[in-house]
Amino acid sequence: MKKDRTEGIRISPPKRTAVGFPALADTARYALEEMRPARSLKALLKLNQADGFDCPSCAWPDPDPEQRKLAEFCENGAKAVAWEATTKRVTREFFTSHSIAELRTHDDHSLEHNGRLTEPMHLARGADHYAPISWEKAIEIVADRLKGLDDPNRAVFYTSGRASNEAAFVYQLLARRLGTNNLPDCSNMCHESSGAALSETIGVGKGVVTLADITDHAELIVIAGQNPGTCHPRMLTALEVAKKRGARIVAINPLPEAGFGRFRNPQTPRGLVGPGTVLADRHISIRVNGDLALFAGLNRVLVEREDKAPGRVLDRDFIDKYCEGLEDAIAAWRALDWRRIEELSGVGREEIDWLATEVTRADSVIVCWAMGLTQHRNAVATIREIVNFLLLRGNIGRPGAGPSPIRGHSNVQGDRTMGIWEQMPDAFLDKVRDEFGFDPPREHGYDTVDSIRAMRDGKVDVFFALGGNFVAATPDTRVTEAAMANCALTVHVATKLNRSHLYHGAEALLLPCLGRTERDMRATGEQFVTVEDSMSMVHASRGRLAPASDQLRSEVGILTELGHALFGDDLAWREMGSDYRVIRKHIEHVVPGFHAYEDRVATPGGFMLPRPPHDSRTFPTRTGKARFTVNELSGVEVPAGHLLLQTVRAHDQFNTTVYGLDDRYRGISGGRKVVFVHPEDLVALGIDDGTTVDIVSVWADGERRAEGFRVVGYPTARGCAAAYFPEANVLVPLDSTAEVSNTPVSKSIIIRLEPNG
Ligand SMILES: Nc1nc2c(c(=O)[nH]1)N[C@H]1C(S)=C(S)[C@@H](COP(=O)(O)OP(=O)(O)OC[C@H]3O[C@@H](n4cnc5c(=O)[nH]c(N)nc54)[C@H](O)[C@@H]3O)O[C@H]1N2
Ligand SMILES: Nc1nc2c(c(=O)[nH]1)N[C@H]1C(S)=C(S)[C@@H](COP(=O)(O)OP(=O)(O)OC[C@H]3O[C@@H](n4cnc5c(=O)[nH]c(N)nc54)[C@H](O)[C@@H]3O)O[C@H]1N2
Ligand code: SF4
Ligand SMILES: [Mo]
Repeated sequence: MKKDRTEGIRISPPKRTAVGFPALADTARYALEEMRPARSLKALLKLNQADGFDCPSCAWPDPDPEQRKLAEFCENGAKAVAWEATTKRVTREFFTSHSIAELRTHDDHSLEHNGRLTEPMHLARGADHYAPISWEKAIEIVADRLKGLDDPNRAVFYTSGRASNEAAFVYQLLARRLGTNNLPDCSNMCHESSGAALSETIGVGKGVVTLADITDHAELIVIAGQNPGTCHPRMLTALEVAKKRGARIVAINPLPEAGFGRFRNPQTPRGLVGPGTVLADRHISIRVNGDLALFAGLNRVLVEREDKAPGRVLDRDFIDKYCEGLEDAIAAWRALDWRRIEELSGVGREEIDWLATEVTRADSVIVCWAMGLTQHRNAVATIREIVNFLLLRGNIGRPGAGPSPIRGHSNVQGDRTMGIWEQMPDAFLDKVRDEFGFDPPREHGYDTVDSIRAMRDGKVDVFFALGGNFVAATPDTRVTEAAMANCALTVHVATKLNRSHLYHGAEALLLPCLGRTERDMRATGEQFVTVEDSMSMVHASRGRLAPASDQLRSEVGILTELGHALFGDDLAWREMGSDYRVIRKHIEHVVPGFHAYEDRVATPGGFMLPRPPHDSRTFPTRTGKARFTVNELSGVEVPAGHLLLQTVRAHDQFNTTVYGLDDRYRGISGGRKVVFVHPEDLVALGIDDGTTVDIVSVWADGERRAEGFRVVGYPTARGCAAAYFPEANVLVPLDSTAEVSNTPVSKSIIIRLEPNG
C-alpha cells in the first residue's frame, strides 16, 4: 500500500488554463466516488449557502447572499465535502486487523481514505492496537491525567483552523482555566508572520480589505506568494470580475501557476466552452525569498520618482496625518545597492521600474499574499516592507486598497479572534477574568515549534489536539514523531485517521467528532456554529447531513464534557455544551466586535468585524500611527551546487489530507514524490530530467534526507526548486524558523540533489 515509488508518475506540460470543464468533471467524480448520489447532491446544494454550512476547506469569503449561485463552491470545496461526507467508515474491526506498526507504513492518502472514525478508541500502555472505549471512560482518562499534572504547563492544546468559533472559545477557556497558555495552532505555521508584521505596523494583525474592494474597486491587484488557482479557487471568480471592469493584476511567483493564466469560470456557460479570461497582466518570476528585495527596490523607485515630481507620487497628506517613521525608511532605501536587489530577487531593474509605473497609474492597490511570503526567515520583514509600499501612496483605508493576507483554513482567523494564541494580550485575559471569575495565566505559552521542543525535551505529559495532523504538518518529521513518544498521553479529536494518531504517547485516545457538514443535535435541540472568513465576515454554519455514526460528538460537546469532568459546575460547562447560545453570550462579553452576536449572526451572510485601519484610518498601534519600518535586506546564501527548495501544495490535497495523487495544473499525475527544477539548472548540476534523486537539506545541525524523488524539469525561477508538503517536511529543520513569528521556514530550504541508491 506504500504508494511512494516514482515509476507510476506521469508528466505533461504545465497548464495555462484554470478550472473549466476538467474541474467540473473532477468534482462530479469525487462526489460520486465518496458519497452516494443523493447524499452528494444534498451536501453540495447546502455548501456555502446562507442556510447551509461553511465550506470546510479554505477561508475565501462568500459573496453577498443575494448574489450567490445555486452552486456556490469550487472543485476543492466539493472535494473537501465529499471527503468528509464519505460513506466509508473506520470501525473497531479495522483497528483489530491493523496494528499501529502496520498503519505507519500506509501513506497519508490511504490512511484518510479509509473513511470516517466512528467511535472513541483507546491505545493502552504497551498495546499495539487501538481498542474501543466508552466516551465516559475516555473523558475520565483525559481529566485524570490533566488533574494529575505537577504543573499545568506540562499540557499542550493544539488547534487546527477548522474548529468553529464556539469550539475554539470553549477550548481556550479550558486551557486557561487549567492554568496554561500552551495553545499552539496551525496559524503558527501559516500566517503568524502576517499577524506579527501587521499588528506592529498598522495595529491590526489581519487583512483590512473586503471582497468588494477586490471585485469592485481595486485598480491594481498584486498577488505575491500565493497560488489561488489551487488554494483559493473562487478567488479566480473575484479576479475575473475585477479584470472585466478594468483592474490590472500582477502575479509575483517563482512558479507560473495556472490560475494566473486563462480562467474558465465553470458557473457560466461561456466559461465552460469559451476561451476564458486571462487574469494576470504579468507574471514576475521572482527568486524564492526575493520579495523583501523586490518591494524595497520598488519603494526606492517610488521615492526617487517623488524626488523628480514632488507631490505627485507619494500621498503626503496621508503620510503626514497618519504615519510615522518615513524619513528613516527613505534613508535606508536610498542606501540600497541595485546589484544586490537584483541578485536577491532575481528580478531586473527594468521590471521593477515597470511595476512602479503600474503602481503610480493606479489610484488603489491591494497586495494579496499567502505562504510564499510567510514561511521564510525574513518573512515578517518582507510583510512590513509591503506595508511600507502601501503606506507610501495611502493605499490603506480607502476603497480598493490595502494588505490582504489570504487565510488558509476555513476558520483559522476566527480561532485566533476567539483567543487561540499562546500570547493573547492582557486586555483579552482581563475580559476572561471578569466574565468567568478566575484569573487566567499571563505567562506566554508554547507555540507550535516550542511545543515540539518541549515534548522532545520531556517537558510535556499531555498533548491534546483539536483537529489537524500535527506530526505531518510540522517541520522535522522524525524529530516530531520522537517528541510525541515522550508524552504520557496524546489525545486527538478528529474526523479521520491520520499520521499523528500513529505517533503517540505512552497512552493515546482518538475521539471522533462531527464534521462541518453534519447535523449537531444537543440537549436543547439542533445547534449551529459560527466562523470568520479571510475578510473578517462572521457567519453561521449549519450541518445538514446525518452524522457518520451515532457515536460521534460535536467538538463543543467533547470539550464541555471534559471541562465538567475537570472543574465540575464552576463555569457551567454543560450549559454551554447543550446550548451554544450560552457560549455566544460569553463571546459577546469577552471579544470586541461581537455585540448583539446572536441577532447579527442570524442575518443571512452574517456581519463584518471592525477593522479600524479599513473603517476609519485609525491605527491602534503603540503610538496610534501607522508605522514605516526599516527592513535590512537579507537573503539566503545558497552554496554552489545547491538549490533553494520551497514546499507547495498540489491541486489534489488540502494540507496533509491527500485526496489523490495528481496535480493537474502542474501536469503531474500518479504520484507526489517529484522535485521541480529549472531545466538549465539541471544541465548545470549534471542531472537528467526524469531521474530519481534523494533530496538532502543542509543545516547547521547536520543534513536531512528525503529519498526517491523524480526530477521534473519545470519553468521555476533559476536556482530554485519545489516539492510537495508534507512529503518534504522531513527536510525542514526544527530550528529553522522565521524571525519574530517563529514560523517554520518551509519555503526556503537549502538542498542538494543526490543520485538515489
Ligand atoms: N486545494 C488546497 N487549498 C488550500 C490548501 C491546500 O492544501 N489545498 N491549504 C490551505 C491553507 S492552510 C493555506 S495556508 C493556503 C495556502 O495557500 P498558498 O500559499 O497559495 O499555498 P502554497 O502551495 O503553499 O503556495 C505558495 C505559493 O507561493 C509561491 N512561492 C513560494 N515561495 C515564494 C517566494 O519566496 N516568493 C513568492 N513571491 N512566491 C513564493 C509558490 O510558488 C506557490 O505558488 O491554502 C489553503 N487552501
Ligand atoms: N513543509 C510545509 N509544512 C507546512 C506548510 C507548508 O506550506 N509547507 N503549511 C503549514 C500550514 S499553512 C498549515 S495551516 C498547517 C496545517 O496543519 P494542520 O491544520 O494540523 O493539518 P491538516 O492537514 O489541515 O489537518 C487534517 C486533519 O484534520 C482532521 N479534521 C478534518 N476536519 C476536522 C474537523 O472538522 N474537526 C476535527 N477535530 N478534525 C478535523 C482530520 O483528521 C485530518 O486528518 O501545515 C503547515 N505545514
Ligand atoms: S474557494 Fe475555498 S471556501 Fe470557497 S468553495 Fe473553494 S475551497 Fe471552499
Ligand atoms: Mo495554512
